[in-house]
Amino acid sequence: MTGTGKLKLYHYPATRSARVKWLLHEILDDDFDVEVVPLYDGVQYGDEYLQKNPNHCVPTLAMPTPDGEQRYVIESGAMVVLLADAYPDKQLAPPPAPLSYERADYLQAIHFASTLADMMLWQIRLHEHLLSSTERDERTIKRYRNKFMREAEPQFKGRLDAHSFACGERFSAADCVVGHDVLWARAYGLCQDDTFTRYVGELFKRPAFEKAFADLSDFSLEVPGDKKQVHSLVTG
Ligand SMILES: N[C@@H](CCC(=O)N[C@@H](CS)C(=O)NCC(=O)O)C(=O)O
Repeated sequence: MTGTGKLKLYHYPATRSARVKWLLHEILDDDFDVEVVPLYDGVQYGDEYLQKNPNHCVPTLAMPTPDGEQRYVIESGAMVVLLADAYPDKQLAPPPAPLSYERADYLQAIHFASTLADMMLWQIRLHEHLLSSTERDERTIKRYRNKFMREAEPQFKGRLDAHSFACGERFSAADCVVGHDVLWARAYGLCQDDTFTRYVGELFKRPAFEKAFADLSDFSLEVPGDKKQVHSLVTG
């Protein structure tokens, strides 16, 4: 790394920060810091956190600079690409040069999963669990469930029918994003095909995966009853 000191991940169990935590465990084992941001309490909307991440979400990755300052990286997809490239000895990404289709395919997998596919899953999550009952919209749920089933799921399945992992026979950093999306989709009754069951079984065998999701029991799909008001206000 450029600076001295450890990387620090701002995290909430089972959310998009888990994909970065997973990759950090793959690369650094436990040699990084984690701070939990209690999303259901609305802490992400406080001034202190907004200065780090104006999008009021996790993950945020704090990177120490040589002069002892902290710089903040936002966007899970950017973090995954950055970290995998920074540790080439871990062989978690095809190299950026020379130009290769393998690299292009790897970037496509990460960017598709962390943008379009995430957006569909997030709409489902918002309208099925996070918004207040008056703000939820059944048509939005239907639209994004259909879109995910017709467009995203076949693309993920195509990759995983063709080979063991998202981008080939080897595990890569792309699996931290595609794998997280597949788990997220399965929690919503999507990606139920045997192909996904086989893939998830492979991911579960990884010690870094086990560490990244060890806090899963701290997560609930439903907003806890006493926190509903906070979350309804902040997402609206
Ligand atoms: N594009 C961002 C999205 C991050 C995101 O929306 N995270 C959600 C959890 S999965 C969050 O922290 N939401 C809290 C909020 O919006 O209040 C990324 O991939 O890093």
